[in-house]
Amino acid sequence: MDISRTSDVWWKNAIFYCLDVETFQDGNGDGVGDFVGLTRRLDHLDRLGVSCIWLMPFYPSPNQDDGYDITDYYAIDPRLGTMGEFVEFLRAANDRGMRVIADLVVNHTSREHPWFQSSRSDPSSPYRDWYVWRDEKPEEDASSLVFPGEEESSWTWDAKAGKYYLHRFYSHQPDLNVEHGAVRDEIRRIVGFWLQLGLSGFRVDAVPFLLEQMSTDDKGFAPHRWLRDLRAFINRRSGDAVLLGEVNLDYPDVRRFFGDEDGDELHMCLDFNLNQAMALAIARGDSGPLVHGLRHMPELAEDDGWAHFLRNHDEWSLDKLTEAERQEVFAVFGPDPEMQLFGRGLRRRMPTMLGGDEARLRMAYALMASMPGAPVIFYGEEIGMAENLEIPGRLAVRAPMQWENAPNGGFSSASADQLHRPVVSDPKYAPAKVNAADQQDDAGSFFHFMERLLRRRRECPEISFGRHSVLPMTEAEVFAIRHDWDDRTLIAIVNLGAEARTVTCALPDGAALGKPRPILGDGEVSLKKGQLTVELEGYGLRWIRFEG
Ligand code: TEU
Repeated sequence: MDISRTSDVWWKNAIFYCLDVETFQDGNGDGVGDFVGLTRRLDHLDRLGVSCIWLMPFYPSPNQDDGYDITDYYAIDPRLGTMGEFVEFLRAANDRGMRVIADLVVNHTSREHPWFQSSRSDPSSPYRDWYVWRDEKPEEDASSLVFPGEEESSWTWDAKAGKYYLHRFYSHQPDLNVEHGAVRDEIRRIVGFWLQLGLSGFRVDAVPFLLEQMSTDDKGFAPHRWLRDLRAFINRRSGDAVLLGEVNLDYPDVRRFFGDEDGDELHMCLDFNLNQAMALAIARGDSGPLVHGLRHMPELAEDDGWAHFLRNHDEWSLDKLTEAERQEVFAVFGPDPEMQLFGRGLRRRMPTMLGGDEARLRMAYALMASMPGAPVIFYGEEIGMAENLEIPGRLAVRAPMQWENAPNGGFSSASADQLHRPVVSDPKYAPAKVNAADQQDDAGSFFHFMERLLRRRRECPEISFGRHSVLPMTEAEVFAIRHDWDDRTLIAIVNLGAEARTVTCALPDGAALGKPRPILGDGEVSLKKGQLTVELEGYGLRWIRFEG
């Protein structure tokens, strides 16, 4: 085992933390989070054991899609701060040993971006071909719509241009035309700019749409060659920068975005397949979907890895499940139509979906952190924050962070009606009940559990660098996975069911593995004659380490 590899290929064993500057901490009392506020809260992330912060879009934007609609790729939204404050934040994060990556949203711009305005206004504009224009509205399949019910088509008529333009997302987000060389040059310039300022890479938004080839006349643009070139470019500029892709496709298709066996395109992908298997497994209290999911997980090249998450900033998309499975998860986690979105997902956070059962919540996060890859935490998850269904659509899970039992949860000193977005008001989950300060002072809190979990996870690089195998169990409710990396072995066992039980699994090489050392969870553990016996409470979890 070469432990130095864990720093060279840092992303594989990172603890990622996704946050939106706008909803994290307001530093100047205007009701909007900002970089000054975020910088003051860095100790919280450091304490949690975060090693890489993922910033959601912070660029100037009319904010019609929470900043995923950008009007300037080289600046900071003035509501969030200045470039100087951004750099100060970056230095303060780096000083605490945390890297920073940012959302790279270049599938589309805002309709208000000067490039689009120029493109639509003037046929001879140098920006004309930066977007995808058609004289006639192309045929399309309704199932290809990303926002069914909100957008009727991916093509919208622009009277000024006298043409239709492509927008995979909202009509205010025209797609850039990456088949045009000047657009690709600009993307390199954008990426190079932020790397120069000190970012450690990017979470690349909507990668399959970004690489989509629209032209019929092939002018030599090869999407995957371009992605490979982009990775080579960023690693020339910055040897250890990472591309973490959002590729919500089936496993074999995701692997193509890693660059198949060469593994020279995206360094990491968010694992939507296993994420949805976790949804079904937790809803059912049955390990079957996880065993099935892991069996189909493709092998990756050495330096590439998966990023696992439970909930993210979007709806909990269940688009990979069958209709019957999806309805099953809806029935358990979000039976009310207002909890659902686009017919495919849930706009809730974990604690409410699990009925406020903290043992089950701990189990869910331990399960996620046991999967081969790196964990990604969405802000507020570490304190068991809930959603606010009064906030429309996907934004329900993006309420202000709850710091203390204080007005606005300590997020802002502005009056409540001035806040960018309302704080969670359900008395069971409001800041008076759920906040970071109280939990930091309480050794038995959920925050302390998450801190222990993430620190243990970081100490176990075998989870991301090793080989994994699912351990067969007689009880369907129990999931067990083993990770081996040279002289290290870790076994993670999770009880998805509410009943306590004592389980046994065969470990034929047990004697050679050495003494079992439980490092997470409670209950007796013993290893006798090649049999590992573990006591589990209802929703109990155990991580057991062997060191040669
Ligand atoms: O989301 C992309 C997105 O919505 C799809 O990948 C979707 O998950 C899939 O088609 C259906 O399951 C990203 C951001 O995460 C989101 O917040 C933005 O609104 C969107 O891109 C547009 O930039």
